[in-house]
Order: sequence, then structure tokens, then C-alpha cells
Amino acid sequence: MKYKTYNKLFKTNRQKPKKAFTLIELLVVIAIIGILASVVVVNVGSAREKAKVGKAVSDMKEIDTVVNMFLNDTGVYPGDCGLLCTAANDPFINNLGVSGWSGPYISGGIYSKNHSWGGHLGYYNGIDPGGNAYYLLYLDDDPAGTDSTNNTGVIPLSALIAIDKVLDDGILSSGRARAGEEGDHSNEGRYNATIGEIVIRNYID
Ligand SMILES: [Ca+2]
Ligand SMILES: [Ca+2]
Repeated sequence: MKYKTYNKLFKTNRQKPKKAFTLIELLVVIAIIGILASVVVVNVGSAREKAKVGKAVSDMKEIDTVVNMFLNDTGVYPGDCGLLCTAANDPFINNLGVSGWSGPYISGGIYSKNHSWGGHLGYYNGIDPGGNAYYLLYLDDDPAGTDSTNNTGVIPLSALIAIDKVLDDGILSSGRARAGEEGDHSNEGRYNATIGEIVIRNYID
């Protein structure tokens, strides 16, 4: 009897603090789950962003490659159709009277090529004031066919920098890749990181 009472007491004494600890432990577990969940959300977010950057970079590299294939075949750059590009006048999928043309060079053409942030990929060619032929590839913050005031496809600054890092020097204000708008055709450039798009300049020579 005496032993039983001791045992009862012993059990009660052990259980009481354990109940209190269980509550604290529960709170700790909830807190840890919360922290882990936020880490997972951040990781999933950055993995998604990485995938978008990877897709944008590979699309730009693809266009860069086919522009040079076009040049090799025809001796000239593809023309650019700007805001008026359609399936009918896209130079990458239509032979618009260019001799040596052996496309299509881009499946589906460039006119409908969008990037993952809601804007589109673009191409422009021109001659700079020094007489050098060049072309621009850009990830526009506007959907295809719209002007430069739409901005529904703005690319986050961190993604612009990540793209610049792969294609150029990782600095948005210098090198051949810069944050700016596609209207940036002058030699000196019009750097503007707040626009949310990136322009890559390439020279023929
Ligand atoms: Ca734009
Ligand atoms: Ca750069």
C-alpha cells in the first residue's frame, strides 16, 4: 500500500511537469514548422525565378544564334518588323525576298515569342552613327505588338541582374547587356533599370 502510494506520487510528480513541457514543445514545433514552411516558400520562389531566368537566357541565345545563321545564309541581318510583326511578315519564318534564305529559323517566329514575366522578346537591327551594323535583342516589358508605355511584363531587378550575369558582366549599366528600353539605339545607351527590361547589343564585325 505504501509502495503503491509512492508510485502514484512518483507518477503524478513526473506527469505534471511533463504536461507543461508538452505545451512548450508543441509551440516550439509549431514555430519550427512555420520557419521551415517559410524557407520552403522562399526556395520554391527562387527556384521558379531561376527557371524563368534560364528560359529567358536560352531564348535570347537561340535568337542570337539564328540571327547569325540568317546572316551566314543571306549575307544580311533579318529585317525587323517592330510593333507590326505578324505571322505573315516575320522575317524568321517568311522569305521576304531575301536571297539565300533557308528558314524557318525560329519555330513559330519571333513575333509571338513571350518571356515568363508577361512581356515579349524582340529583335532590332540598325546602323550606328559610326556606320557599324548592329542588332539588338531585348526582353521587352511590353507584350508583343504594344508600345513602350504598357509595362505589364516588367522583369524584377534581381532577374535582370541574373540575366546580365549569364550574358554579360552582371552590371546593368555597362557592357553589351544593359537594362533599358528597346528604343535605346544610340551608341551611348539610355540605361534605365526601373523600366524592367534588358537589351543586348551585338555588332556584326
Ligand atoms: Ca518596352
Ligand atoms: Ca551588363
